[in-house]
Amino acid sequence: MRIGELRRLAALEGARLYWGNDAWTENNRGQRRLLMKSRSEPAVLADTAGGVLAARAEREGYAVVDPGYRAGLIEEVRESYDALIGDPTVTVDMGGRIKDTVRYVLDPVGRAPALRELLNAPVLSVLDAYYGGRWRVQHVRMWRIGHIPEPERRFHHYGNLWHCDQHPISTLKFFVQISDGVTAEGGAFRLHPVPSTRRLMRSGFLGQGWAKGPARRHLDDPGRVVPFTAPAGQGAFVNTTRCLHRAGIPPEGTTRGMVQFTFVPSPGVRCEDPLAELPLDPNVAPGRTV
Ligand SMILES: O=C(O)CCC(=O)C(=O)O
Repeated sequence: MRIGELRRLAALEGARLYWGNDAWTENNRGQRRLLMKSRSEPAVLADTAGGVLAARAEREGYAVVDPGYRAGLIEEVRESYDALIGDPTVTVDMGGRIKDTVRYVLDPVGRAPALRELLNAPVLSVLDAYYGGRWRVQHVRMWRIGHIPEPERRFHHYGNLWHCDQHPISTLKFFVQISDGVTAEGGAFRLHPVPSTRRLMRSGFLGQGWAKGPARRHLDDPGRVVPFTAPAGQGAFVNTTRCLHRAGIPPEGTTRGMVQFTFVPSPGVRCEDPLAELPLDPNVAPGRTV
C-alpha cells in the first residue's frame, strides 16, 4: 500500500472516531460554524413547520416530509420519467460493475419541467430554516435502480452498499419518492439516523459496505435502520454525509425511481427561482460511474 493511501485511510479512520462520520476533517471544519451563523441571522424567514423539520434534519440527519404537492403533480413527474428512462439518447448508464443497474436522466429539469414544482413552499421553508435563507441548488438528479443478482451484491453498483457521502457536512439532499409500493424488503432507500451512524462509525465501520464487530451486526438491524417507504409524492431531507445510507435492491424484474435535489450553502440570499441558474451536472455523463 502506498504512503498516500495509508494517509487517506488514517484520516478517514480519524474522522470516523472524532466526527462519527466518514467525511474528511476539512469538510467538517468551518461548515457547522457557517450554518450556525447563517441561521442566527436569517436572510429569509421560514415558517414554523419548516423550522421544526429543519431542526429534525439537523438533529437526526433526516426528516421525512409530505410537501402536499398539488393533485396530479407526481403523476406528471412519473409520466416524464417513464418516457425518458427507456430512451438511451437522453440517459446514461452509470453502474459500478453492471452499467445498466443504474440509469440517470441527462438534464432532468430541462426534460421534465414538472420537477420544478417539487420545490414548493413547504420544501423551500425547510431549506430556508436549515440554511438561514442562504443556499443554492447544486444539482438535480432523476434515476432508476434495478435488481442486482445475489453474487454481485457485495460489490459497488449504485449506492447499494452502506456508505456516507464525502460532501461537506453542510450539504443536504432532498429525495422525492416517485415509485409506488417501495418496500423495506425491496428497493427502498434506507439510512441510519445520526446517533446510530455515530455508534456504527465508532464500533467497527470500515468503509463502503465493510464493517466488523458490533457495527457489522447492526448495519442492517431493522430496529435501527429507517427505510424510506413513504408513498410516491413524499420526500426526505437527508444529510448523506452524516447518515450512513444505502439503496435497497429491487426484486428481480422491478426497478425503483428517485428524484434528488442537492443543496449547498451560498453566501447571498437564495434566488426567488432556485432553479433559474442551475449549472450542468458534470458527474452525470457518459463514462462516469456513481
Ligand atoms: O437510493 C439510492 O438510489 C441511493 C442514493 C445514494 O446512495 C445517494 O444519493 O448518496
